[in-house]
Amino acid sequence: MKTRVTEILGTEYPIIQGGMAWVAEHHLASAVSEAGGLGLIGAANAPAEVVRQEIRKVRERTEKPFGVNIMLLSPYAEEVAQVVLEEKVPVVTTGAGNPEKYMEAWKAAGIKVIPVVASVALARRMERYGADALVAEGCEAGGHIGEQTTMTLLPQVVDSVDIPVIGAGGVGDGRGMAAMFLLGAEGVQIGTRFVVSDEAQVHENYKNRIVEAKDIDSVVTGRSHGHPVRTLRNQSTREYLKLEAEGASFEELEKLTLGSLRRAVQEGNVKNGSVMAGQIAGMIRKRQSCREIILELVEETETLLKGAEKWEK
Ligand code: TUI
Repeated sequence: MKTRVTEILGTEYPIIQGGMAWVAEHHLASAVSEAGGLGLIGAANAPAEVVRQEIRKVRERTEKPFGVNIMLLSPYAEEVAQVVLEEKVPVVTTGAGNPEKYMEAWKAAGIKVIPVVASVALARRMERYGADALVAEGCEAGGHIGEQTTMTLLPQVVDSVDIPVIGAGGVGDGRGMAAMFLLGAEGVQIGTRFVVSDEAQVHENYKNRIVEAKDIDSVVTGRSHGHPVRTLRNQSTREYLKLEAEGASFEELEKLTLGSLRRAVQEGNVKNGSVMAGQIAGMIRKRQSCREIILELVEETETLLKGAEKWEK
């Protein structure tokens, strides 16, 4: 399990936890890092000082490497970009945008920079700007997504850059992780499976909704306005998709989703809230600790990859 990704991150295993809004806070991040993966704080739309406190709380719980995911659509992205410098965070991942204006300063401070990309064009650009690695995230992932599947995106990104690539979107067990490696990844990012981990501070209703999800329960809203978001279907997605089909404006639809993720994650309102999860939700059945998840993933992947040859194009 030693790859260029474990080398760059300084972790035992090439597994990183997704920077999920409202979910990826210090309890989860420190548990993943303690178990040998890379835990991430998801800055999402949080104010910079909240993120700073989360960083400090991770440090109280673990001496292992961890990271912060900066959601670039956040009104606080600029300030959070500064906080990670001040707090000397070891790893930064970014999502939902292009982080190039921050990269020089992060690199100069010795931060490992790993942008999440959903296209080859952005992957190439990020390599030119000095990214240490990339996360290639396909549309099987939960939350804000791009257009391509992981199966098609990942090998195309791998072929386009020399830096290591981490596969994301649709990985729920060792079969998925082994598949990512066969497609050329040197690590995986996992979100949904960690949402149901014991350490995730997520309402039981939300965890149960994932554990009970069927394969066809995953839907994408917001395609009509170029903001596709993957969640589990409920009353709220039915209303949203109906309005969307009727040609509702972006502003009208936005009103419907305001605060909806927090409502689901913290209050457990999984009927009217936004239950972001990847397509793999239908396969997730077990409640486990982060350590159990990581050790099981590694064992399954090693078994499957035994004897597999590294293929050079
Ligand atoms: O960012 C994510 N997933 C997220 S962010 C989020 S919070 C949110 N909620 C509702 C609406 C918007 C945000 C929930 N889930 N994943 C990483 C990711 N990045 N997926 C896709 C992209 C992406 C897409 C286009 C990255 C860059 C990009 O192009 C930017 C450019 O300028 O070329």
